[in-house]
Amino acid sequence: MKKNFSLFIFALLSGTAISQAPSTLTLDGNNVSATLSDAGILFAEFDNQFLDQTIGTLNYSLGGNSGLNDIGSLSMWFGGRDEFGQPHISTPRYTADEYVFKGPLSLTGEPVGEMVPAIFPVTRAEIDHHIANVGTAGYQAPQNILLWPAHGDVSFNASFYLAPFVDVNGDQIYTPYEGDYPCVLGDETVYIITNDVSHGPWCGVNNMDGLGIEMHTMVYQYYDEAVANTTFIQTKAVNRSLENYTSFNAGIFFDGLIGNVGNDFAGTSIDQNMMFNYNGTASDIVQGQIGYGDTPPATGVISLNKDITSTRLFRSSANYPEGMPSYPPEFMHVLEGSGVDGSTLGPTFAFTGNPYTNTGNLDSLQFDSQRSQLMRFEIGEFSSHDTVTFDFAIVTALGEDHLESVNELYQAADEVQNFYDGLVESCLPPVLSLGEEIIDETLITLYPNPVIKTLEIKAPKEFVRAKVINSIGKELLTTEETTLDVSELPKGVYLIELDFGFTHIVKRFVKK
Ligand SMILES: [Ca+2]
Ligand SMILES: [Ca+2]
Repeated sequence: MKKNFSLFIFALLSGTAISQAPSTLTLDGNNVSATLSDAGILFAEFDNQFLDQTIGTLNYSLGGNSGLNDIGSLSMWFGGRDEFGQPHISTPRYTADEYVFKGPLSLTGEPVGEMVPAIFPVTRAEIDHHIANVGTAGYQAPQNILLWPAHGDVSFNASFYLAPFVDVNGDQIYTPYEGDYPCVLGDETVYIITNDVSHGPWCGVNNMDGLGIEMHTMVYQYYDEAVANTTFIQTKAVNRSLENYTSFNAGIFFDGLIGNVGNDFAGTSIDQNMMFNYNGTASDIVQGQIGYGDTPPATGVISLNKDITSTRLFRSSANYPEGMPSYPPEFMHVLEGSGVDGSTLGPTFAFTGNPYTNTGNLDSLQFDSQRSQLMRFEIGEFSSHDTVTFDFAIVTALGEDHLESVNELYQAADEVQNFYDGLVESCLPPVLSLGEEIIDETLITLYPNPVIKTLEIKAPKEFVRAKVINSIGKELLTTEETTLDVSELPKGVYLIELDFGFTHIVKRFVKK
C-alpha cells in the first residue's frame, strides 16, 4: 500500500437513518455564480431544519446582480420499470434528501453509508501547480488534490474507482505524491457523488422505490470569454442495481427564475436541444420589487450530447393531468412523456416559437405561483451495470431588453455547443475512473488446483458471485464466498466464472 493511501478512503457513516445535512459550495469561475450541493439538487442552499431550499438566497446568477436569481433549482430525474412493470423513480425537486443521498452505492446497488461530504472542488491552477511541482523536495500537494474522491471503500463493496484521475505511475491507485492528478474538464470544477437508494426509514418518502443509480456529476466553468456566462454539467448515471430496467427515461428538471417570479415565460429551441426561460414582460418589476428591471437576462438549459425527446412546462394553476406530479406512478407517467394519469398530452415540445421575432407558438401564461420545466430523454433499456452520460450546459444571455436577451441566447447556445464539440481530452492516459475497473487476471488464483474438497478463490477485488460451469456450460455450483466445497463434483475439468459486477472473468480448475 502506498503512503498516504489511507487519506483517500472516505469516512462512511454506516447504518445511519438520519441523513447528514448537505454540504454546499459556490462555483464562480466566470461571470456566473452557482451554488452547488451534494443533495441531488443544484443551485439551492439549505439552512433550516427541514432542509428546504431557501428562496431568495443567491443560487445561480450572473455576477454583479447580487440577490437576483436566474435558476431556483435544477436536478436530474430518472424513471424506469422493473421486470414486474413497477415504477422506480428518482425525482428530486426542491428539498434536500428528497430521494437523493450522498456518496456511492455498493456494486450490487446497496446503500453503503453516506460519504460526507460528497462534493469536491478542484481548479485547473491547482492541477497545473501539482504537475509542475510534485517532484520537488518538501512539496505539499493542495488539499483539493489530496481529497479527490478517486476511490470508493471496497470494504463496503463500493466501486474501487470513482472520480477520474491520471495514473501517472501506473500502479492503478490514486497516488498524488507519485504524480497522479484529477482528470477534469473546466478551469474550475466541482465533482459530486450521489445515489438514489434510501439509507433508512426516515428517507422512505411516499414509499418511493429508487432505481439503485449512482450519479457522478461534474460541474465546470471556463475562464474563456466565449463561455463566460456558461456552466457545464456532466452527469454519469450508473445502474448499480441488479434490475434490468425498461421504459427508462431521464429528465432535467429546472425551475427558472428570472429575477422576480410570476412574469417568466418558457420556450423550446428544438434544433438547439434547448429549453429556456425568459422574462415575459418588458420589465421585471412585480409588486414594487424591481428585480432585473428593464434588462432581464434569458437562461437556457442545452443538452450537448443527446437530442431531447420532449419538453414540458409545469404550472401550479394547470388542470389535471397537465400539472406537477405528486406520487411515484405520476412521476413515472410524466417521465414517459404522458400526463400525470398516463394520458397522451400534446404537443411534444412546449412553446417552440421564437419570442424575438414574435413567431410560432409562444408562452403567454402569466402569474403562476409555481412554474418549472422539464426536458426529457427517452433511453429505453437501462440494464444492470449500464452507464449513461448526460452533457449539458446552462447558458445565460443578457441583451438590451427581455427579447434581445432571448435572441442573444439563441446565438450563445450555438457558441456553447461549438465550444463543447471542440473540447479536447486534456488528460494524458492512463486515466482511471468509474466504469473502467481493471481486474488483473494474473492476481486471481484458485487453490489448490487440482482440488479434491475445498477450492479457495483469491481475487484482488470482492466478487458478487462465483459459478462453477462444466464443459457444456451447465451451471453446477454457485457461491458468494471465497471458499467452495467441490467434493461432490465428478473428476474432470471445470470452469469457474467470477462476476465482479462490472466484469466477468472465467478461470479453469481440475477436480481430482
Ligand atoms: Ca498511481
Ligand atoms: Ca422575472
